[in-house]
Amino acid sequence: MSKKFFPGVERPIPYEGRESKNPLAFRYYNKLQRVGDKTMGEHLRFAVAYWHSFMGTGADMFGGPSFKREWHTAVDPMDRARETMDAAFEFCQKLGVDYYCFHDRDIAPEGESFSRTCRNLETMVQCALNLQKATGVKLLWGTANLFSNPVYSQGAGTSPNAHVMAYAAAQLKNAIDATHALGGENYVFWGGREGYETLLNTDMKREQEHMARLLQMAVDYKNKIGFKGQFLIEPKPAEPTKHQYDFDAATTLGFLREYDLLDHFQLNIEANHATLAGHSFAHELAVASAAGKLGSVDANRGDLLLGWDTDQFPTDVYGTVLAMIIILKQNGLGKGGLNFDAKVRRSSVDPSDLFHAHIGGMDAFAQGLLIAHRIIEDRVLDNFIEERYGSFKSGIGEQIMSCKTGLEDLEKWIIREGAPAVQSGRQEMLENILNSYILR
Ligand code: XLS
Ligand code: CA
Ligand code: CA
Repeated sequence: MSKKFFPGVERPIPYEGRESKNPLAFRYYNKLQRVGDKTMGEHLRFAVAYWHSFMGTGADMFGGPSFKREWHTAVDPMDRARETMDAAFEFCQKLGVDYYCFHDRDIAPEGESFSRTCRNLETMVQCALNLQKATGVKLLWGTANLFSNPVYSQGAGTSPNAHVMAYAAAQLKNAIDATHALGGENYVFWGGREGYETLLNTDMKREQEHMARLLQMAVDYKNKIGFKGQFLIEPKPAEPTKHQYDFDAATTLGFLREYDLLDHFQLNIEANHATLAGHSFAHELAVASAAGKLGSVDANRGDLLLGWDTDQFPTDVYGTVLAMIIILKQNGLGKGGLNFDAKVRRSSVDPSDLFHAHIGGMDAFAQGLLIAHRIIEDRVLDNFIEERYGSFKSGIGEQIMSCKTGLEDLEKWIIREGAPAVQSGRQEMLENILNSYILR
């Protein structure tokens, strides 16, 4: 195992328990520890995001790169891509994470022509295949970057220009091929610039029809090549465009239903996109899960004092507990996982900061898992919720829901029975119970 890029770090990061003072150890994440019927590793299926952790430079709107990554020093772009990939696999192995996720343009640079770009991607897929075999690290999902190249400035699948849509389709085909070749367990569609800035130049209905057509072509191609991974759509309300079509989970489910695509897609819910949409992370997970469509998670957080996509590592245990309750109740994420779509801050310039960031996120979710599991085992919330809706189990509630009554029957019933007594929702009591589990 190469010690080139992260020489100071042991492999893999050890679990040392909650009393440990070692900043490069897990205090809660103990991969092989059983929680219910699975190990922590099986429950959590963590992935490292290639773009933030290995392509990120620390640049923001007010300044250029602040990180000096050793894997970015080679002059030739393909040499740089190879070194970056070596760094990525070295990191995943040392961290002890089984999965990574990438965009096509993260792992391979664009060439001077489309065909050259495809060849670059094929070369890097071969390198990834070799490194996957050597390290055991696997691909959780691949995706196409259909938003950085200036041709996509007015959208890819929703571009007003058919030539651009065709270009996006050709790129998409190659990204699906790459994911398929690497045994990717999922393929993600995030809308990028699939939205609009002004209605003065936009036919919104038409753009959504175009998007549906692109997705249908992707489904057809998936079936044709026998790709067994799961297709995921990742909602986001805005940024980079002002109005994005996949605004949130409910909007995306409505879109998929309208265009008869629902059977072919699950959702990838990102915490920071939930908060940008004015929802909580748990709300978005619950909407997707209730529809049987919660497929995977981008585990990060925003900053509620800033209005943009800060993509920070998740550290809020309250949030991870609520998320894990929903995930455990649907019996896990199946082929999906928890991808750290998160970046270290511009001032966290050392490669070791990548370890601290991931260790924190993994421990926050491990704690979330342990606490959520106890809450579910003890049925403290389930019993309350069951009782809260108990009046629908028999009597008039049962009759209403089994379609035995109409409005007139209910009017007669109310005249006989009178007005209902109001029951407390006990929110504060339940919040105290939740805290009693978290603050143990
Ligand atoms: C951007 C998105 C993106 C997707 C993958 O905000 O989170 O990174 O997860 O294209
Ligand atoms: Ca994301
Ligand atoms: Ca984000």
